[in-house]
Amino acid sequence: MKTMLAIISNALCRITGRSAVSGSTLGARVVASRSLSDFTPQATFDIKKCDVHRLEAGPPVRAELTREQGLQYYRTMQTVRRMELKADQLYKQKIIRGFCHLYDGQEACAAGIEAAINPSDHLITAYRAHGYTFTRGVSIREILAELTGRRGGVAKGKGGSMHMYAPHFYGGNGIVGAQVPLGAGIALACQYQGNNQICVTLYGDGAANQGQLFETFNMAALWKLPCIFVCENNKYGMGTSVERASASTDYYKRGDFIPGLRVDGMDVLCVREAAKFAADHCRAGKVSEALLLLLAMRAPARGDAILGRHAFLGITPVRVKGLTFANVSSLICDFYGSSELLH
Ligand SMILES: Cc1ncc(C[n+]2csc(CCOP(=O)(O)OP(=O)(O)O)c2C)c(N)n1
Ligand SMILES: [Mg+2]
Repeated sequence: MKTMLAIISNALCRITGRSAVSGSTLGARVVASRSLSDFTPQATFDIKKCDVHRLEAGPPVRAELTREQGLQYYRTMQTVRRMELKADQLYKQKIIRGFCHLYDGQEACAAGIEAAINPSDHLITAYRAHGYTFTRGVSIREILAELTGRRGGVAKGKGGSMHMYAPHFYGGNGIVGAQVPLGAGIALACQYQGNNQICVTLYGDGAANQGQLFETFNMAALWKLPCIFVCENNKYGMGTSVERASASTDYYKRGDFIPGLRVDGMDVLCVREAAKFAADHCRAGKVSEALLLLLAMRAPARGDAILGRHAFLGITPVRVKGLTFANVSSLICDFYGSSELLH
C-alpha cells in the first residue's frame, strides 16, 4: 500500500515539480521541444465581465498572463484533477473508506483564488477540501495518506476527506455552513492584529440560505472585516438543484450590504482577476470591507465518491476532459505549444 501511494504521489509530483514528501519545489520538470524564444513571454486575454452588486465597477475585462503563470495554473489544476480521479478510483476499490468528497470540476476556483492572494492570507472551506489542501501547500502523499487513514496523513489519518489542515488553512469542515462564522472570526483576528491579511471563506450553494450566513454577513459589514466570502455554486446541494432550494439564485447579491460579484468559476483568469479585485477591496487600508464572490460553475462537474450517486441524481458524471479549465488549457496550448504540457 505504501509503495502504491508513493508511486501515485511521485507520478503526480512530476506534473507539479513539487517534492512528494515536503511539498518543496524541485525545479522545473517541463521539457521544451522548441526554443523558448519561439513563444511570447506574456499576453493579454479578454475575459468575461462580472455582474456587480453595490459596486460602481468590477474587475478588469482584460487579464495579463505570463508564460510561467499559465504553466503554474495549468499544473495546479491538472494535478488536482488527477489526484481526485485517483481518489475516486481508490474509493471504489474500497481502499479509501468513509467519506470522500471530490473537487474535480472546480479546480479553476482554487487555482484562481490562490493566484490572487498571498500564502500568508487565510483560507477556510467546506467539506470539499482536497483541492485547497493541496494549493495551501500539503503534499499529495499526505493527502492520499489521510484519505486512506494512514499515520503519514496530514491529520495523522484521523481526519479523512473533510478534516485536513495546514498553516493558514482551517479545513475542511463537515458541518455545512459552519465554517462561515469561523472565517469571519479569522478575519476579525486579522483586523485586530492589523497585519493586513485577509480571510477567504468559502461555502457551497447548499449553505447559502442558512441563517448563520446572514448573521455573519451582518457582522462582517458592520465591523468592516477583511473577509472575502466565496460561494462556489455548482448548482446542486446533494441531490437538490439550486432552483428548488433557493428563492433567489443571485447569490452574489445575498450579502445585502456587502458588495458582490458574479464570476465565471470555470475560467481561472476570471477567478484570479475577481479574487484580486476582492482582496484589494478588503485590504483597502482603514476602510477595509468584506466582499462576496459568487463563482458560478457551468455544471455539477464534480463527483462524490459515493457509489451510485450520479445515477440516483440522473446526472451523467461530468468528467469531460478539460471542462473546468477548457479556456485556459486550450489557450495555453496555443500560447506555449502543447508539447510542453505533455511532459
Ligand atoms: C448542518 C448540515 N446539514 C446537512 C448536512 C448534510 N449535507 C452534507 S453535504 C450537503 C449539501 C451541501 O451542498 P453544497 O453546500 O452546495 O456543497 P457541494 O456538495 O455542492 O460542494 C448536505 C446538506 C451537513 N453536513 N451539515
Ligand atoms: Mg453545491
